[in-house]
Amino acid sequence: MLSQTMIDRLNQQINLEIYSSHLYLQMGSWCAYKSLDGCSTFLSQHADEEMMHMRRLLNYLHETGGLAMLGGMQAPPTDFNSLTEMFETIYEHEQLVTKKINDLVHLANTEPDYSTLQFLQWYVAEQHQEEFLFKSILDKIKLIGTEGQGIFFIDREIGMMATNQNLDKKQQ
Ligand code: OFO
Repeated sequence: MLSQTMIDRLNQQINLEIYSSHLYLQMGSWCAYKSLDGCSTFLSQHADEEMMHMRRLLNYLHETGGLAMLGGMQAPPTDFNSLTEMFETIYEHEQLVTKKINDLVHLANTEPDYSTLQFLQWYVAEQHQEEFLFKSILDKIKLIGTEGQGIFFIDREIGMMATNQNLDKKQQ
């Protein structure tokens, strides 16, 4: 049995994960519009992953007798000055998600709610991976540069990351 505070905070996280999915879907669409097909595929896949993050939380609420509540969703930004700016926005967003997960862990620890504390460990590890992933993409963009053919190579590189993620998932 979860406290009402915990149910409310898990619901906030559910809605944040849906927003993350919308954000990456929208960004993927912007990339397709700019003929950056590799980035578009990568972001569209990532949007699916965010829905999986949401579903884990949703199922946890179901298992613990809580009611999941979906709220009105803020529209994600639709335009970006550059690919670099777009990935910087993603990195900042993932840092915000990490902060929200940390806040949830803190709440579970202080209530104390050891079941939720244990459940949240997956998200702690996942956020470490997400921040590492997007930081490494930003590092690649800085290294290769977006001038001239640079943007073509970046798009190809990020497109390959999408393919590899797919292969990893199939092997799991
Ligand atoms: Fe990108 O980790 Fe969920 O939100």
